[in-house]
Amino acid sequence: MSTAAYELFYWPGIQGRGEFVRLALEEAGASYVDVARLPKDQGGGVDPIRRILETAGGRHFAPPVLAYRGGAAGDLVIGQTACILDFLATRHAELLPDPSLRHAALELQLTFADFIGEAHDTHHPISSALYYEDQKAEAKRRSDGFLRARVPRFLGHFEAVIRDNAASSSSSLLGAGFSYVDLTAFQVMSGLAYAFPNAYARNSDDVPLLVALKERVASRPRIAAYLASSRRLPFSQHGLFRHYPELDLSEGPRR
Ligand SMILES: N[C@@H](CCC(=O)N[C@@H](CS)C(=O)NCC(=O)O)C(=O)O
Repeated sequence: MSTAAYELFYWPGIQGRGEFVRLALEEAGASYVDVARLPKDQGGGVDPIRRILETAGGRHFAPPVLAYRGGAAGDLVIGQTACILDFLATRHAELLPDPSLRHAALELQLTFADFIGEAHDTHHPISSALYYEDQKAEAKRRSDGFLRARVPRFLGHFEAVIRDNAASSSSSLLGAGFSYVDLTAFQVMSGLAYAFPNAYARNSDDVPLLVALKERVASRPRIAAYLASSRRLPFSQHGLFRHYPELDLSEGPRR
């Protein structure tokens, strides 16, 4: 059995929603095992994911799932990305220095979750069970709506949240400084830049605070070390954010 405080159960080989949890664990300096990425003979692979999802009396709908093995009250096993991050924030002050902002943080995280779901649906608008190639026409229509209306609306919202906050205290999303929702903002902006480089370039001028936040998060010491390590998986055509050039806007930055 692992001696790490946390076990993360997430599909091996992709960043996906597991990445939001990885970033938080890395920023907190927490000891964790990315279970499915272990060799099979050390308990890795997808079987442990299926087992933890289907534990009678403790079922979870989908990964990521986080197990905390160090609690006085026994094991704690949590699903749903936002719920996991909310839990981690109660244990690691680095992730949310001001506990009175817990619900504001969770609201922002859930708003990002809505956005992430819409980003996923650009390449799978009809069904996750179908290949992209079987829903390409719908994907193009969906992507156009996403990039022209929803990206500006969501990014504009996050930009305004930072702007309001900057007027009082910091250039982060929440409170007087960094919190875990800034990690999520970093990952979402990085995913958009990978999947839709033209649309990203076009929107960047309108959200300078969000772009600056992304850069600041990337240079935080623990995050920079993580991004340079083999623990950070690359973006790919199997994750949430996929780069299909035909789905991107054809034009680049507005000049
Ligand atoms: N709302 C959940 C969504 C979880 C989710 O959709 N997980 C994906 C991988 S990123 C999955 O494996 N889904 C399987 C399914 O929906 O059947 C969260 O934010 O954690």
